[in-house]
Amino acid sequence: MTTWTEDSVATELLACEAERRDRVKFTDEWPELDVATGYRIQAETLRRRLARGEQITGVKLGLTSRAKQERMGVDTPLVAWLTDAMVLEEGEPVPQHALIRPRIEPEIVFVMRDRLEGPGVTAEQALAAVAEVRGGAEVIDSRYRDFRFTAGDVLADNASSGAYLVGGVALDPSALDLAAEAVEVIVDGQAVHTATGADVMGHPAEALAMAVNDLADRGIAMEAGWVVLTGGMSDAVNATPGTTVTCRFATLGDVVLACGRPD
Ligand code: OOG
Ligand code: MG
Repeated sequence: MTTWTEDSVATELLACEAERRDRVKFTDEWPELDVATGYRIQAETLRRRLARGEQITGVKLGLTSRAKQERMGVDTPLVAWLTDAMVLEEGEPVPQHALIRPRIEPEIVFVMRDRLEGPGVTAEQALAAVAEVRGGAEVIDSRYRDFRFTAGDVLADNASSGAYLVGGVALDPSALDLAAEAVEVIVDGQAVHTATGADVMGHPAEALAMAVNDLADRGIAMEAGWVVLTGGMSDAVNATPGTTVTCRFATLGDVVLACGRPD
């Protein structure tokens, strides 16, 4: 049996990402890879992303809705990193050439105006630090075959980060009822999933506060200007080449992703 270390898992995960190669989860061979270990490996992969020139653009939350927790079989909310290498511009297709098995999910996105540092931050305080809210679509991808993992595995894998697109409509958080904000996930004209902001921990600001407090456990502040993806509101859909996926938000508008060509 291979003897894994935090360092060798970080190396293997970044190699899988670069080579578009999936693998079985590490906990099959290293059951000690728990949540705390997963966060340390995630921090190491972030250090390596930054060392190769990427810049942090913000934070992504995962498994903040029951739909996502049930689908993935993991009920621990996750915090992970977004970098500029993951940004998609409107009109850009899903980068199939760089991803293994991309899936798309609708997310409510915050852009921070103020720096915030936990612990003890409430949803109300968190929302007061937000500059704007937008609709978004995350393209998740997993370095684990068929997205099969435990909480420790997926945290190490930067919570299945792939790419993300932020919609063009920006509102002050006071301008809409975020819990009631509905979204439809539409694949080639067919509605596949529906959800509302309340599906994200009751209110997306609760997820934001959780992220701030969780980062504080590791001595990290939420910085002004950071983008926060608050987590898939519904289950994801496959980014099947040739299809178009639209996340249609009631107030925040359409976020459209063409799924590109096979290669
Ligand atoms: C884990 C990542 C979850 C979300 O929004 O829930 C995530 C996964 O589903 O592979 O990004
Ligand atoms: Mg997500």
